[in-house]
Amino acid sequence: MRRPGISDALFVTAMLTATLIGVFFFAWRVAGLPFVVFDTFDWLTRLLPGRLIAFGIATMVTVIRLLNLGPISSTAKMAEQAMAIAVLFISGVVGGLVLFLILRAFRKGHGVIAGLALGVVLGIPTMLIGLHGSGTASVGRAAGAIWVLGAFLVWGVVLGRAQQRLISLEKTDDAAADLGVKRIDRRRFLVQFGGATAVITVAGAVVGELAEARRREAVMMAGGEAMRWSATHPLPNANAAVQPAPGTRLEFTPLERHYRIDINTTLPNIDERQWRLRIAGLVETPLTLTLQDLQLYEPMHQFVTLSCISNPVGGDLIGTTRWTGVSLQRLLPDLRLKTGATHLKIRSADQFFEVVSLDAIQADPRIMLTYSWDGVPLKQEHGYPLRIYIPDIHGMKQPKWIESIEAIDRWEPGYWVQRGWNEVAQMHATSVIDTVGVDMTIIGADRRKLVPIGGIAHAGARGISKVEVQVDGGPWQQAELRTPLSQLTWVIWKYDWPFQSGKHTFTVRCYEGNGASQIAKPSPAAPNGATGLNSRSMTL
Ligand SMILES: Nc1nc2c(c(=O)[nH]1)N[C@H]1C(S)=C(S)[C@@H](COP(=O)(O)O)O[C@H]1N2
Ligand SMILES: [Mo]
Repeated sequence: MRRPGISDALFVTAMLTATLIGVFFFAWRVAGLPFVVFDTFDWLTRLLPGRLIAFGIATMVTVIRLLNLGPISSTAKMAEQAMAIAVLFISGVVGGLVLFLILRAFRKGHGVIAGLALGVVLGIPTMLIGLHGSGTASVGRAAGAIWVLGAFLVWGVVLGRAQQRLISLEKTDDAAADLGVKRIDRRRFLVQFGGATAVITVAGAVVGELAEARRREAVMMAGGEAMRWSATHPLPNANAAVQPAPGTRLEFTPLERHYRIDINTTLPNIDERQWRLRIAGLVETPLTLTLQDLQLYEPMHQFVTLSCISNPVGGDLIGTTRWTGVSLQRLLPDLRLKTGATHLKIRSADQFFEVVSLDAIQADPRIMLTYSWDGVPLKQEHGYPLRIYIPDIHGMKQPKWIESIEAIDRWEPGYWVQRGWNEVAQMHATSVIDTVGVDMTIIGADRRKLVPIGGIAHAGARGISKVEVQVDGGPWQQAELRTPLSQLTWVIWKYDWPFQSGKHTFTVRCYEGNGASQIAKPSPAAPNGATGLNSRSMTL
């Protein structure tokens, strides 16, 4: 008697689990049912210790940069999504293999019951995680829960039956044994099963993806390029004397190129018609404001450079655009806070949150609730419909997708502060070499060949007073500074270096508005933000 092979069982289980994921994806994209693959992963990342997450982020950033895999933020998000799929897939396959071993050991033919039991074991916790808070669903909780549990039960039953079938196909019953026929039956079963599951999986993925593409297109039309502020206005420093060295990054980051960082595997679901900003806590009367209510206030426009505390020196988790919103200082009297209130706790649709002190708001009119970037409503990725802007500090303390503001009477650590990151998260001064324009040489006054070198320098809201470039450990040479878009943005610098052939190392450093020099000592991003000098070596 031949023992039914583990490899057949593995094949059947893997195919069916892929199908389950494909069907979940399809139902999410087409009907808004919870995509448990991401919900479960996001729930897991909330539970894991902050240290481990910081390590995970740092590793991901390092690998992406070492292998040159593209922009850090979108690549990291894809990697996260792949990990989420892997977690569910591996859980399903491991569960399925256990099921198979049990069925094979007992050979009693209770495949359906056992499969149902497996569906319950995996489905109930997944359903509970979804009930606790699904970031992906746009249907009600009950509908979501029934769908998730139902899908797992069907998966379990089909899996149990299929495995039972495999086992019985391998059973040679005494005299009637005809191994050849059995083997053909088995092969036919595997081919049919594999074909059917592959078709469903691929169809689910393709249709789901098409539905998503259509939705995105509709969103694009709404915030189309033509309607952007930058499409019809020159930048305020258009006439600045210093022009960027060719190859320097764009001074004004196009919306689709702005980095994006957030805690969930996917975007929160926000229904624009139902969205309200809720104001509660230590207030005379709780308020709900619509976006239109907020837009009745005098709008405030600020050119802002935002950066992520996980940005490595010279990394791309930094961007500049024009932010529009309402100053919180201006809004404050209308919130009618009680006298005991000292802080505002700002909560987001993805359960992210941060606390801002009233003192800070009273001292700084630039702190603002933002609803537009580059003159169009915030893109979904960037916090539609409302996010906050707080000058001088990293993105980790600036919630997107704001849903409520609660007035409280004490400070509290925010989402990332709770997980061990710096309490203040002030942006360090940083400078980056974007380009050494070896193909762009110019001829200087004394007929010498000059190589334009350039990049950015940024020190939060503190300004940049000086940038210097060093070549091969020689003297520090002062670079030219372009007038920035505002006091809150990066500054473009440029230095024309007298060409010399050979291998050279270029290093840049900057000074803050008050003359303090950039921290040269290298330190990693966690937990205070990266420091150190950016340099670039090349052979000319
Ligand atoms: N609701 C919410 N807001 C958030 C985050 C988040 O995960 N959830 N991430 C923060 C972090 S760490 C950064 S760096 C900025 C990034 O903003 P961006 O994605 O628009 O560039 O958003 C901040 N606001
Ligand atoms: Mo961040």
